[in-house]
Amino acid sequence: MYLSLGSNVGARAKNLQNAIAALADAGVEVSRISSIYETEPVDLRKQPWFLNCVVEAQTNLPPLELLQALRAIEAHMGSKKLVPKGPRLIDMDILLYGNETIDTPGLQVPHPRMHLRRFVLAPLAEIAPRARHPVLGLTAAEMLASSPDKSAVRKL
Ligand code: GSY
Repeated sequence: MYLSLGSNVGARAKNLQNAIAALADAGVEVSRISSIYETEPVDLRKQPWFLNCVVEAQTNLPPLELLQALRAIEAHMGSKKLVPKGPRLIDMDILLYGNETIDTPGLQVPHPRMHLRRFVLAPLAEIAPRARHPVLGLTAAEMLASSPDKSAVRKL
């Protein structure tokens, strides 16, 4: 599975590292980590720039339990999402979970906006250019090449 991580509050790189370290204790085995990218905020533009990365990982947790584990790590790290789409110490999203598609009020996989976000696609294409979106049928590299998003994304 592939997870997206982002931080734009506090020690941003350390926050990403701490979250990745916490995944192992939650039963999520990380096998690849992308470079860290500094990225322009999308949606709510007036907020500090983010650091983002993507990890490839394996787990026995089913998707909803995985989501709960991610939210528990965020809460334990003190991340408070006070403003919707606003600044956050750490944010983790499930991008892809094998070839599964999940559409419930609490969880949608593939992530419904992943193909529209360069801050997700650039790190994903770096570590898994051939990872395929099970609904769109496009690889990560193809989604990055065809994404309409023009926001700034640069490798640190
Ligand atoms: O969806 C994750 C939080 N987030 C981000 C992000 O991680 N990176 C960038 N560049 N913009 C964002 N807007 C939101 S909300």
